[in-house]
Amino acid sequence: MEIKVMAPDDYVGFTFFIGYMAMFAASVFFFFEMNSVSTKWRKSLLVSALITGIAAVHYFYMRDYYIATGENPTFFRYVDWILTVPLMCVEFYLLTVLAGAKRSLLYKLIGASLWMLIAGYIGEAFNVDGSTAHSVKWGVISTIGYIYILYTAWFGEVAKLAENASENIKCGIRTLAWFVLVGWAIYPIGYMCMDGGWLNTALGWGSENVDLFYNIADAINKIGFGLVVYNIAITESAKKA
Ligand SMILES: *C/C=C(C)/C=C/C=C(C)/C=C/C1=C(C)CCCC1(C)C
Repeated sequence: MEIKVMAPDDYVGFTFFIGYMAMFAASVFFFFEMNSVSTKWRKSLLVSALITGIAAVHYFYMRDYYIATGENPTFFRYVDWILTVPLMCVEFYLLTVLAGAKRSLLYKLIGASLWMLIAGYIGEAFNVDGSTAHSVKWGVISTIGYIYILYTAWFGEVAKLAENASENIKCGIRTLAWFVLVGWAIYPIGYMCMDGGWLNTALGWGSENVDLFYNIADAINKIGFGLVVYNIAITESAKKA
């Protein structure tokens, strides 16, 4: 059996590698820092540790898959997201619940994120002949879910609830909304690099860049989200002391 090793100039492979280490380190950090915050903030830190922990396990596997096959690990990518994106909705909810959010908000956010991801998966996994029509159609359907989450975070229920929250939490919710606007917008760029995607056909960006963008975006969003929540938790816990 031939053993494949990562080529030193394989920049996509490198982002898988560094992504794995970063997710792993972040997960350990959030987990142990649960002891530094007051009881009501422990759950938020645990969710951050779970998000980065689940991602670390997937990255470990995806990196091997990518190096061995040279292909995008689309299936495992989406399994990762189906688990971690709803957990990011839980993070949002745990912050707004302090300002009186109802459980239905959580279900709406999770519903929209599943819509976005399932449509994205159909767009990527079933795009067998590199069809632009297929890629665009499912990309647009997916974007509807994304826009719903964006709207909720900036103008809808989340934004309205943030008004009643303490200054610190309000600012945290706003920062998370920025992550959804800027950080999450990196994913559609990666998506459009697939064979037949707009950036692939218009600018000739190869499909290996799908993973490059996804890896960069995951590190920013999963670790960044966790750090924002950590910051709020530490500040709020200090107040009560
Ligand atoms: C930790 C993983 C996260 C935060 C993943 C987020 C993924 C997205 C925001 C994906 C969005 C997509 C579109 C808006 C259109 C094209 C298809 C997707 C699924 C890449």
